[in-house]
Amino acid sequence: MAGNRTFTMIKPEAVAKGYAGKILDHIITGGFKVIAMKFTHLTLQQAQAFYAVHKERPFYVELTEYMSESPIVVIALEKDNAVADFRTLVGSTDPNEANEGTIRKRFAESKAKNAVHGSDSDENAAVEIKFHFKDNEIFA
Ligand code: IDP
Ligand code: MG
Repeated sequence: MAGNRTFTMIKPEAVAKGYAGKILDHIITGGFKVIAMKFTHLTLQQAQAFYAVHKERPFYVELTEYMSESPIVVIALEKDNAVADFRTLVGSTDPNEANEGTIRKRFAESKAKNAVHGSDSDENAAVEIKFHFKDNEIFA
C-alpha cells in the first residue's frame, strides 16, 4: 500500500550515547509499527551510496564519514501517512529549530549529528527500505 511506510536510522552518535531504546519508544508511542529492524555498521561506500542524492552538497563528505563511523539501528516503519507523520515526529534538521517534543529536539546534538534519519518521500522510503532489508526480513 502506497503511503504507509517510511524508513529511519538511529544515527551513530545517538546509538553511542545509549539513546536507541528511548528513541524507539518515542517512535512506537508516536503510533508507528516496527516492521523491520537491525543493528548494522555502514561502510563508507555504503554511506556514500545511501546518500548519493546529496553528493553535490557541501556536507556530503562529513555526512558519509559520520554515518559510517560506528553502528546504527536501521528500521522500517508502518503507519497511515507514514512519511509526513514521521518527519513531524522527528522535527527540523537543525535541533535548534525543532519543535518541543520532537525526537531531534530531545536527542540531537547538532544539525549534522541529529540523532535520526527520516525518508522524505514514499519513493525514497521504498528505495531506502530495499537498500537495508531483504523481503524476508520485513514483518508487516
Ligand atoms: P533531513 O535529514 O532533515 O532530511 P537533509 O537535508 O536530507 O536533512 O540532510 C541529510 C543529513 O545531512 C541531515 O540529517 C544531517 O545529518 C546532514 N546535514 C544536513 N545539513 C547539514 C549541514 O548544513 N551541515 C552538516 N550536516 C548537514
Ligand atoms: Mg533528507
